[in-house]
Amino acid sequence: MEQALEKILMEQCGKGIDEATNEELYAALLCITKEKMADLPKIEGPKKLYYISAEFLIGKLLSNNLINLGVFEETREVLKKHGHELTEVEELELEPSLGNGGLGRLAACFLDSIATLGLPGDGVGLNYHDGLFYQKLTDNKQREEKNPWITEKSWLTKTDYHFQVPFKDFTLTSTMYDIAVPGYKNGCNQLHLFDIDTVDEGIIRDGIQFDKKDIRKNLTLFLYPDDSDEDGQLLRIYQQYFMVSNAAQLILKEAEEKGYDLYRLHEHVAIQINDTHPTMVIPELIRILTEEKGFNMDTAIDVVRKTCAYTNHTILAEALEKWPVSYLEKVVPHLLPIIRELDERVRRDYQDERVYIIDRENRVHMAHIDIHYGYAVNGVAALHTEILKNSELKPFYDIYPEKFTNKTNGITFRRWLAHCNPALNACLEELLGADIMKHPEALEGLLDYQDDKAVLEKLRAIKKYAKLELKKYLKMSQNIDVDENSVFDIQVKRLHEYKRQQMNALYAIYKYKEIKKGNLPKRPLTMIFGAKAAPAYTIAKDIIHLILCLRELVQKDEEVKKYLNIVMVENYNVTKAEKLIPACDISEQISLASKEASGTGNMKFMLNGAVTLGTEDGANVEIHELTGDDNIYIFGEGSEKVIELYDTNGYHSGEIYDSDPEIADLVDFIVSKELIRIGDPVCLGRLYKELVSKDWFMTLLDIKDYIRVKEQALEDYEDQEAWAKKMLINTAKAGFFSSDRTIAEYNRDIWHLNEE
Ligand code: 26V
Repeated sequence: MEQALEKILMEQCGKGIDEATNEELYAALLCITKEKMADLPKIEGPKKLYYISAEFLIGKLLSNNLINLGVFEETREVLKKHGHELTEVEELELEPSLGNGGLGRLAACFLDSIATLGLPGDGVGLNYHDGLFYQKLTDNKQREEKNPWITEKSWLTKTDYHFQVPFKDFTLTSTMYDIAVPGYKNGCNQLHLFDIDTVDEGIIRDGIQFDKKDIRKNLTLFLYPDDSDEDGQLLRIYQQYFMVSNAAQLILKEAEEKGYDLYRLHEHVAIQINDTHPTMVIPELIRILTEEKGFNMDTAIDVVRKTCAYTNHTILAEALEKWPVSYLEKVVPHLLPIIRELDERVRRDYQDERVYIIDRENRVHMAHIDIHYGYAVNGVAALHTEILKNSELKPFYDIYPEKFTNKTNGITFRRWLAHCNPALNACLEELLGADIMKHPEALEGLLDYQDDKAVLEKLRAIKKYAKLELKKYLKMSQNIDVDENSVFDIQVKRLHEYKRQQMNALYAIYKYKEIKKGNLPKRPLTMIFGAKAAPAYTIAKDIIHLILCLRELVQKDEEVKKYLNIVMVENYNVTKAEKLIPACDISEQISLASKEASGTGNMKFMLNGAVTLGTEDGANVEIHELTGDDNIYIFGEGSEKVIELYDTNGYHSGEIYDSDPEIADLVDFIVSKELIRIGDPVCLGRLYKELVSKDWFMTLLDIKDYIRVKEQALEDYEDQEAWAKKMLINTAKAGFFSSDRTIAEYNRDIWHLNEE
């Protein structure tokens, strides 16, 4: 590495390593890493996976690529020897925020694991020029700004692959860009991101506004353009079809080039449809096979059905896509005869209108296409899959029980341990004598040390170090002070009512009031939030406003400030997650039971020795089973009760508010003199009203139990040795959540990639 770096720096800027600036070092490292990846063997085999996804939340790539190439430590040391820090060089890399949250980050972890397991599998998506908006926090409110990431020096490689993508009124020519995906000490796959050459970043004005009708200029400009109006929804359809038409053409081109018989495509190709966004790949493949490859309809449907598999990531009704037929007519009329044919076949076979593709209101249910015309359907955690089978998708499960499987999510330990917490990783490898990156199951060996005082002390020291690092970072980035001796209680994830950041805010109100009453905590508490709210999601923005107002209130109160610190991290993204997660003591996973399909942040925190405070929801259920009752804090109603409340219309937050003065006291504080003085009465009033009159995600149902259990956790934290043991057990049991395990299961049960 040292020689390669010397050479390239001399060529590029006539300098040695010592004199090079961080910018020059970054450029040189990018070049070397790209070359090394180009030299890796391409992963090949008898059958290849195409993972199609609207999101790939890959995060910064320099360190991860160095880790997977096996030269991370060496590079760090070379830089150190010459007076530089790799972490500082990496600061210069812009994060590609090509995803919203869990679904996109999962896709990125999966690509890493697919390559690490040596499976042939490429990602296919879109080359958004601006990732998810950049969040600015000013005047206690979120403002959205554009979030570009593509520069001269990026990980993208322009290819000479181009396809023609036909829309109703015009045809666009695509260009394919590739990002190399090296496996950990293995060969290389690719992430293919499609784009058009005419996108114009100049049309963005006033934050993130732009002309939604000018498709040639805006097609791949933004991830998730605002779809609160028809033009926004049409643009989403343009994006989705552009993505899948390119995917379909790429898949068929590669299959033909390898000399495969397209009638046996399913023996050589598996297509994973990540949520419903890529669903149109099904009718598009059928269209191409029938129109261009001489297939009859029956055979085309049969082959496609044996090739495509679908993952469901949510049961929230508003996230299950249903496109009006009239919108599809405006963008992709050539797909409609096929979609209608698919619907007619369903109607011929089944009389239950709940499983039709086109409903009475002339809307196309994308998930229904996937389930009828794919060969596998999976949920992303045990509870989630059960809910799909028994309620959300029950009519489909009754028809196709054999298609349904569970694949509990996972996370790549390369990023979420080796990269974000090198001290912990080194300690574990030393204790366990194993490469955890290849053998996550070896973590269980840590249990042998659960009563070893020296090991417990070491784990506490590592946690303290991470807290100090976070302290420095928050000071540098937002000029925020935190006390490393306080408890770090962290809730970071997209802002959504079902995730219940508002319940955590009510806890902050509770604590504030307790401190005011003189009930002082034994140790200060630092409550850290990080969350972006969708630009058109008003109540979510009101919740951010409440949290920021509470911060200001506490900061201005010299008494309370000594015991409570409320922090909102600006522009929460993968890079910030990497700094927050190792520093966490209490991991907040407090969604309303049944609503969080899995969660993956919960797994990252667990691996890094945080203790979960959570509901029996998503993968928390599996975390609970693994850690046992003593090493997790569970509260709140379970999913069965919650589902029953929805089914019977049995939840009325107003009744709880009226009958419980302690709860009313907390909720009333949202519109108290103290807060109204600081915040916007419209926002706070709206949120208050929402909680008292609707509270769709049942905050008031669980608030008391939440406070009780959180107080217990804080009390238990005071027994430092017992707490360190909980940390140890969490890390020890986290091996199950390696995405290598998840991918091995997908391959064993769904893809069958290395079976000739
Ligand atoms: C919905 C929406 C609605 C507003 C516009 C933007 C947008 C983008 C995507 C979606 C679908 C969200 C689905 C999703 O992210 N699900 C998450 O998937 C994770 C990985 O399986 C899982 O851990 C989380 O529990 C689940 O919420």
